[in-house]
Amino acid sequence: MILRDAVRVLVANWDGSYTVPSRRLYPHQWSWDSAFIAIGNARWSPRRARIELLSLFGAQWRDGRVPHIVFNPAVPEGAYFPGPEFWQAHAPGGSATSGIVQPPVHALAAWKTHLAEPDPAFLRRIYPRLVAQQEFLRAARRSPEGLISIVHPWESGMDNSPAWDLPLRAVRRDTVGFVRRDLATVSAEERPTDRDYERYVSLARAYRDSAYRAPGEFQVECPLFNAAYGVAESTLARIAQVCGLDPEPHEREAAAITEAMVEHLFDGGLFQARDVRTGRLLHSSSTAGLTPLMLPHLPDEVAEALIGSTLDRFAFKDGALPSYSPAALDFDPARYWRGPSWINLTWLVWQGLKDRRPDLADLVAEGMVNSVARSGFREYFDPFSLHGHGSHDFSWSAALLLDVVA
Ligand code: 2M8
Repeated sequence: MILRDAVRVLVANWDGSYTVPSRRLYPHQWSWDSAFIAIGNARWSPRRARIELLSLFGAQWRDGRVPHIVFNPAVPEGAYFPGPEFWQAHAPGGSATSGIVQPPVHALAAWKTHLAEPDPAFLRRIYPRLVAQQEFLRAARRSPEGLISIVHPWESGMDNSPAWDLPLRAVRRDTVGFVRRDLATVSAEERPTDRDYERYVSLARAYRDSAYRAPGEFQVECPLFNAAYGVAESTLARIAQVCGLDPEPHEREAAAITEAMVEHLFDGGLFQARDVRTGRLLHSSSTAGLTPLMLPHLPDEVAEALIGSTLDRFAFKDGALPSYSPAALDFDPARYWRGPSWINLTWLVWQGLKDRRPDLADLVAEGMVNSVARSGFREYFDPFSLHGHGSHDFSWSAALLLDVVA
């Protein structure tokens, strides 16, 4: 029943060559949403999963970046803010896009799609694009420590995570008027604040005005983003092998980023973000700090410390895995990325636990299934009551549930 409903959500949100995250709140194509959606679609229609990924990479820029939004020209400008008029950016094929990126979870999605229905031709087609995506990050975003940085909280996918509070405070607030569209669909108590938005807009505007080249007042190394980058390299090694290419450079890069993360971001049993502008760690209790569990080269003692954190700080045994530790003062069970449970973040941690601690992985999976059984395919959930928040019929909640239950 739940599986049939998940497919129904994905079918309803399909726009011909990709899937919108949700009809009303996010009526365009989002980058990492499409990767998660492909992972779910691979379970019932690998063909649709391949189309989803290829359509996203159809909007890849010449410099290799995969924009975080590809706009549907048929959707009125006012339906989402900031829309194409704000970003003023186009992919070589002509699609209007944003100019920032999101965590590169796409190689993993391509690989899982291939595992569901082996298709070397698809892998050969997408491999150079996935490599270019990683090359952009190395060329434009790599620090001397060997880590990849993001230049906007939206690039983390965890927009208003408390981990960004400190560096965001240093960002000038935009006073040029703009109208938020999100509040027409969901309650203001569940979303980032107006102050957050003023800073998001200011950062995006400055980056745009540098032709999407110069990082502005926000530059941080996020553990989730770097873990995704490392997993992408390990996955590219497998893809290269199927394509008859050399996997070695990818293996080396995966090992190097893992080492750099352990050296520079691992502190107090959890991976933390680092502010590139100050060189300081941004201590927080974000669940992003657990996602490096996915890295195949992670040393065992580090993995064990993280697994300890999973239980001790995140208390997920009583419900669903929260996005932020309930033990922390800045935890909020209902506001967006400041505490609620998200299916995609939980899925990433689940991936990291599956081989290392299947018993814990099962508990985490149970939390996902129970959330959906209690509240439907909502965007996010109170981690204790499992009450649903944000949009309804949310695509990645449906897609990843399909993957977990399959
Ligand atoms: C949320 O982010 C967008 C901006 O990209 C927004 O709030 O308008 C985040 O949850 C992000 O991770 C997600 O990709 C996007 C679409 O689901 O929504």
